[in-house]
Amino acid sequence: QEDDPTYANPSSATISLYSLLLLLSHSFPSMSQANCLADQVNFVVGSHVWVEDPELAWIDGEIQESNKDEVTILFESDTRVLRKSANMYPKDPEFPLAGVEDMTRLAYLHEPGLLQNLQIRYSINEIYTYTGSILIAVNPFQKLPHLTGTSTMEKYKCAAFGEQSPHPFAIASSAYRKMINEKRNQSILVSGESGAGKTESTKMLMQYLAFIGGRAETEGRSVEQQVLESNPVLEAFGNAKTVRNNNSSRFGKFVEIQFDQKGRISGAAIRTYLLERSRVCQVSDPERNYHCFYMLCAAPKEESGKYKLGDPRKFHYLNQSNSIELDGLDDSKEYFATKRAMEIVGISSEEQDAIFRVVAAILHLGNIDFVKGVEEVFDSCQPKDEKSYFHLKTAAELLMCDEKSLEESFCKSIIMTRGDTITKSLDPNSAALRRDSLAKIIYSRLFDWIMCKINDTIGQDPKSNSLIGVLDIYGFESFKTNSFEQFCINLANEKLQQHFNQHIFKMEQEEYKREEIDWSYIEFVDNQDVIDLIEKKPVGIISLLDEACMFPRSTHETFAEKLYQTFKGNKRFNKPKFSRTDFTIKHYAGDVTYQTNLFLDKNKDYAIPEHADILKASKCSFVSGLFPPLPEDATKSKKFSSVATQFKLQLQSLLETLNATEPHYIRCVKPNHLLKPGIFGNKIVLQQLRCGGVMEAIRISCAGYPTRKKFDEFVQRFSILEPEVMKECPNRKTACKRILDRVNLKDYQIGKTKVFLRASQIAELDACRAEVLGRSASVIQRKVRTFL
Ligand code: AD9
Ligand code: MG
Repeated sequence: QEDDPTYANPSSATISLYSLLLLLSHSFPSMSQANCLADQVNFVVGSHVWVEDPELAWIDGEIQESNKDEVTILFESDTRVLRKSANMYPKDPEFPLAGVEDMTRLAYLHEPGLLQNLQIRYSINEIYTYTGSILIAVNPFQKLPHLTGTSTMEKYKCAAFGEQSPHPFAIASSAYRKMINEKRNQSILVSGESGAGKTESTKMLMQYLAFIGGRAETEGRSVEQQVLESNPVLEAFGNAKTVRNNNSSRFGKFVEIQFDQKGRISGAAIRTYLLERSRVCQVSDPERNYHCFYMLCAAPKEESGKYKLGDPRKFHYLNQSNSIELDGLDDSKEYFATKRAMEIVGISSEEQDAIFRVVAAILHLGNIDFVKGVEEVFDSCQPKDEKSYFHLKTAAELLMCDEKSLEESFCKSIIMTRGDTITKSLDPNSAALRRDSLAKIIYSRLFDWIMCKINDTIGQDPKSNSLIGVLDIYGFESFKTNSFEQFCINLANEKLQQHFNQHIFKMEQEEYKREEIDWSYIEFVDNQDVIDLIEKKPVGIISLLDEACMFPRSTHETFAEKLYQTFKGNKRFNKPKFSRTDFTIKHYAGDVTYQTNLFLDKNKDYAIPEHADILKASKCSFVSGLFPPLPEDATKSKKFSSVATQFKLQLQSLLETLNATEPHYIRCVKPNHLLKPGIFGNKIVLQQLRCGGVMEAIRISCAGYPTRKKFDEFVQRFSILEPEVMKECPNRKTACKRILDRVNLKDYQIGKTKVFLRASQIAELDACRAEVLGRSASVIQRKVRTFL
C-alpha cells in the first residue's frame, strides 16, 4: 500500500494554484496556465508521450494513430484511445539511460520527466539530484557506504560545485567556500515531510562542516565535537517513534555554526522550535513517547532504581501504546550513549541526575489517578488508591517539592477575584487534566533548558563574522485531522516557501543577466496573502486566537464564529459546509482543514500559578530554575503567553537571519510509506515535489525559458536540420541561430554560452528532427531495398 491513508491529497488544489503563484505576463498571452509547465504534444504517429494516470501518476506510450480529436496510444499493458485534450506530455526520445545529475539539463522540463529521472537514479542508488542549485534527496532507507564517510568528504573538499555528483557534502562545501571567498553568511535549508531524511541530511551537513572547519585532534576536545554531540542529546529528548518515522524529530531546529578568520569553527548557536508537548501525556498506538523515557527505564537497575523506575509497561504515559521496544534500537545502550553525549556538551553529572529526576517524576505524575472525593462537596476528588499516593509521593520527592501542596494543586483550583481568593474543588477529570498540563510544562521547560545549556557550553564567538546556518524543520502537513500543531507548521512552511520563491526568482534573473538576455517578462505573485491571513495584526487568525485565549468565556465555537465573520470573502479562507468549528486555509501546497477544538488550550503557554509556585519553591535548584519568577509589573497580557505568537516571533527572527544569508536548499523526499528500500512511489514523490516547492521552482523557470542548451549540445542535437551549418558557420553561436531560423522559431534567446528556448520550442525542434530522421530512414530503406 503506497498511499498513506491519513495523508489528504492536495493535488487538485495544487493545480488550481498555478494561477495564483505565477502570472505570466502580457508577452505570453496565448498560452494557458497549465501549458506553461510543459511542452505541447505533437501528435505525430510513432512519437512517445507521457499520459496522466490516476494510479501511477504518469505512464508512457507510443502514438499509433492520430485523428481529429483522438489519439490511439500503445502502452506496455494495453492500447487506449484518448481525447487529445487529455493531459499528455512529449517523452524525450533521447532520455539518458542513467538519467541526468541536474534536472535543468533535461530537454523536457515537465513532471513526468522529473519523475522518470529521479526514479532511474534511485534504482541505481543515486539518491541525490540537482534541480539547478536545489538538491533533491530521496531517502534510500538503507545505508549507502559509497555516499558517506571521510573518503567521500575528502572528495568534495577539493572539488568545485558540480564537479562531483550531487550530494549534501557538495552543498555544504559550496556554502563554506562562498562564506570564505565572498565573506557572506550562508544558510542551508533542509525540508521535506516526516521521515523524508531531513535530520539525516542535516547531520551530514554538520559532519562535513566539522570536517572542513575542525581542528587537529591534538588541539583537544573541540567546539565541532560539541556541535556534533548536540544531536544525540536533542534527539534523546525531542525525538520519538511515530507512524511516519521511527526517529521523528518533534521539534524544528536551526543551528548556526560560526567560523573564525581562518575558517575554523569557533562557536555555535542552536535554536529549537515548537516541541510537540502533547506527546508527553498522550501516545497512540503504534507510536512512542520521547526516547528518553524508555532509555531511563532501561538503565542499569542501580540507576533506574534510584528514580523508582523499571518496566515501562507500568507507566500510563508509556503504556497507552503497545509499542515499547523498537527493532534495532537498544534503549539501554542509548542511555549510555546519551549520557556520554551530555557530558561532551557540558552537562555535569549533577545536572544529568536532576534531568533524569525530572524525567522520572513526569512518569510518576502520569500514574496518579483520581476518583471522586469523600467530602460532601459537589465535584471533589482525591488520588485513587495506595498506588496513586505512592506515585504522588515519589513525584514530589523527585521534584523535591511539597507532596501535600502538589496533591492540592491537582484537586483544587484557586480563583482570584478582586482582592479575594476562592478555592474550588475539582472533579477527577479536571484533576487529571491539571496533572497532564503540569507534566507537559515541566517537559517543555526541561527541553528548553537543555538547549540553553548546550548553547552556553559551546559558546558564541563574539568575534566571528561568518556563519553557516542549517535548518531542519518539519515540512508542510495535511492530515485527515489537523490541529494547532499543523497550523503552526504550515505557517512556517508558508514563510519558508515565500523565501524560497523569492530566491529562485532571483537566481533565474541572475542566470539571464549572466547570459545577457532580457528577463523583464516574468511577473511573480507570491503567497503574502496567506501569510497576512494568518499573522497580520490586529485581525489575523493568530491575533484572534490570542484574544480568544485571554477572554475567559471564549470557547472554540466562539473563536470559529469570529473567524467566519472576519474572513468572509477572503479568498484564502473557507468555512467547510458541514462544520461549525472547522476552517480551511488555501495554502500554497493545497487546502488544509483545521479542527479548532484544541486550539485555545494548545495556544496557552503558562504554568497554572499553583504549579509554578510549588516548583519555584522546590529544594532542588535545577527544578526551581525551570520556573523563574515573572517580573512584578507584568500586565495580564504579558503574563498570558501564547504559543502561536511566540512561534510567529521566532519565525520572524529566523527569516531575518535567513534573509541576511545566501540560501541553499535541500528538499528531502520519502519514496514510500513503508520505510523500505527500493520502492519508488510515483504519486507519493510527485506530491512531495509539489509541496516542497520544486514544481514551483520549475514553474518559475517555465515562465521564462525552461530549456537551456549549451551551444555545443544544441548543435550536436539539431545540426541535422541544417546539414551544412557546421561547414558554413565556424562559430557555434551563429550555427545555433542558423538552425533556429531554419525552423522558423521566434521568441527564443541566445545568450553568451547557451540557447534559451520557450516552453514548447524544444518539442517543435524534436518534431522537425524526427521528421528528417524518418525521411532519411526511408531513403536508406529504399536504397537497401534497391540494393537487395
Ligand atoms: V521527521 O520530520 O523528523 O519525522 P526526517 O528528519 O525528515 O523526519 P530522518 O532524517 O529522521 O527523517 O530519516 C528517517 C529515517 O530514514 C532515518 O532514521 C533512516 O533510517 C532513514 N534515512 C534517512 N536518510 C538516510 C540516508 N541518507 N541514508 C540512509 C537514511 N538512511
Ligand atoms: Mg527529523
